[in-house]
Amino acid sequence: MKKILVANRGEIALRIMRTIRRMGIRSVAVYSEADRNSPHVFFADEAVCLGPAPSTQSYLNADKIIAFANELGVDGIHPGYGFLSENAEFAKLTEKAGIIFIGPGPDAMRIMGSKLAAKECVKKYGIPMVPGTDKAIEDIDVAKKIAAEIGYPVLIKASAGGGGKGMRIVEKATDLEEQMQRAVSEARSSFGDGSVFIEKYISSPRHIEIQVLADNYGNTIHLFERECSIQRRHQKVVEESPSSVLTPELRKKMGEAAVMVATSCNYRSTGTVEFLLDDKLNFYFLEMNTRLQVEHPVTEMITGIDLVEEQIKIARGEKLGFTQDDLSVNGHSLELRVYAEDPSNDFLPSTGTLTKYIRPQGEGIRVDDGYEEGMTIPVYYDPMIAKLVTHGKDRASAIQKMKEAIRNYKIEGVITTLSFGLFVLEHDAFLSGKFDTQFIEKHYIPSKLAPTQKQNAELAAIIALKYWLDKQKEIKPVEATPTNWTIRLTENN
Ligand code: MV4
Repeated sequence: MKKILVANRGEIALRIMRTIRRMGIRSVAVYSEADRNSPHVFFADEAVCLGPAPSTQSYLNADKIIAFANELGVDGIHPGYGFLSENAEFAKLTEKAGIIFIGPGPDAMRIMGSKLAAKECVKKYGIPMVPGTDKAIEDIDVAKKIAAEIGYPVLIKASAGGGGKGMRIVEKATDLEEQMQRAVSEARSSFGDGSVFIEKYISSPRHIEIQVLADNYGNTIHLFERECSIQRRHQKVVEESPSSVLTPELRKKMGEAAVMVATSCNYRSTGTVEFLLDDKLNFYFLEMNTRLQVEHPVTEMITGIDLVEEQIKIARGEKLGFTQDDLSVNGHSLELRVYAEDPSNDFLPSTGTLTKYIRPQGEGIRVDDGYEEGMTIPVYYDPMIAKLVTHGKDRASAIQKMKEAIRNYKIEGVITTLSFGLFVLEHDAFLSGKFDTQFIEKHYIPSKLAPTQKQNAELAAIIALKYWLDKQKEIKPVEATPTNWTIRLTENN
């Protein structure tokens, strides 16, 4: 491969292009009108404008992206995450145009894009799954019977859903019919597919995912876990590797299960197998994400492997250069996602210009971002500004580095979730490792946030004003000094 087009924007486009350059390959950026002056555009060897800011007219325009790729003699397309990354049709169109799609094959993407097809596919491998149905439920009486068997509460899930979309918890039998109808119509309108299924609802689970890597020659390995339980409304906030709760035995078992999931669909490239872990450390396969994930850096930090480099090597037909036994967990890594959102105001997006933007630096600190000082955060896309990643010899040292890095990250002009990150990192539940996906609901009180720079500045202004007003009261009015002047009052005044 001599030239790769990166069909994405922001931090991930930049991060992918850095590896492309290091491998001696040329890079092509695509951008929307809103991203004209973005770092990923300047970094690339070539760049083409896709169109107006809305994603549907730019980063989601598959035909236009492939047409540009052809025109510029591109031989590989990397989709990043989001946008077209899990679109099997796009992968197919890319390959049809004679360009390599840097990711899994369209068939694996299609199977894993449907939760029911995924369950069906992995069934014969004996992967543990949450008790429930593995077929779409069409009949309410069948649904009632199954729900009664597995026991309430149950969860209705949309087969085409993902990342928590289209899920409904049902507490008791009398609610089932209504919730089923709602779930089906919601699934139909959101995903164009009304198939739903039922699972036992696991309360307060942990979210543990396993990174896998597979070449075209049947070599499939795992790169251990990422603990992603600290999330807010299905948006991850803090990720880490390794997880505090996995024993070496459980890590091995879950890793082997993840490899089997990948094998079941003939997977190639990087992928992530998601599991739920209950309070008794039982794990259940949930779904597989067929892309490079946002939080992939923590895995890179503890394994020393560049996942994008591996994706490119696999895409150009190379065999994996290492085996499972060559891999081990080295130290501990944390990632904090920094969003342009106001954590003291229900995480409302905070738009504006980065009037000050200074990154933390130091050994074991990595910042993956796609902005520079003076840039405006566009409202059209995800509000993530950066991923702050640390690596230390153990968990305590990775946490210490993260706290330091947060304090040395100077962002002004927009409100960010940095203060919220500090709240999480200082919380006893996080420090002890005893937390689950309900961490934020259970522990977060906005008033406990350390004040931001802006709040401190406002406070300082109020104190100064009070000081000035008090001083004014102390100043005695000057006594009238007698003069010889006479004020002549004329009739006119
Ligand atoms: C569940 C569950 C409890 N029981 N399935 C949410 C995202 C999607 N990938 C699956 N999800 C869940 N599935 C059963 N049977 C709880 C969740 C869940 C969750 C999972 C991972 C991370 C955060 C979560 C937050 C709420 C619910």
